[in-house]
Amino acid sequence: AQDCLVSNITVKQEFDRMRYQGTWYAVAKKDPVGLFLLDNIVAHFKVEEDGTMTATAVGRVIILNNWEMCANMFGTFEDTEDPARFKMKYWGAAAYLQTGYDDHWIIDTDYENYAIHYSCRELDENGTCLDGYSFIFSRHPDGLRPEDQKIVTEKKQEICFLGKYRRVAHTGFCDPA
Ligand code: AZE
Repeated sequence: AQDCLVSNITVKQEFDRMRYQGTWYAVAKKDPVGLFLLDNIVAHFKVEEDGTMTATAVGRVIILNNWEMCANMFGTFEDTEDPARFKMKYWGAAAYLQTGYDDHWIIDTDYENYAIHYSCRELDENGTCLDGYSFIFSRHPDGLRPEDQKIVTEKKQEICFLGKYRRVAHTGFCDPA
């Protein structure tokens, strides 16, 4: 979508949730307005027996002005007519974490190396995204393979977030003891 209209953004064709299961490490993110996961973000996707896609995620957050912690988050993905476009209902293990209900799209993935997630929370009057977020995920904690970087850069441009991403550090802060 070179015009940056959210309605023109294309997503992964025939997204296969079974192949998407398992661990994904966030390597870059574009933040929305407000509180968000900071770094050390790792997600585990699963398909439940009834076919619903669910995920758990951990990440460092700072809440209540200066309290640093690892947020343990849960998400369930409601299906739509398009297999790569979901509504994600999410909540934290603790009540003081964030809850939400976002559009959540899988823009692209090869299932084995990289994935690009996109969420527009607020549409502008002109159809572009006023407030949204995006994650670049890798199956490898140390980052994307060089051959995937090119694809990811193209997709960042298509969703009009190119230049708005920050690297996501993995320092072990949220690793299980
Ligand atoms: C995601 C991976 C799939 C499961 C979930 C994800 C998103 C989680 C958040 C969490 C925000 C927490 C905050 C706490 C103070 C997409 C990473 C649930 C957006 C801000």
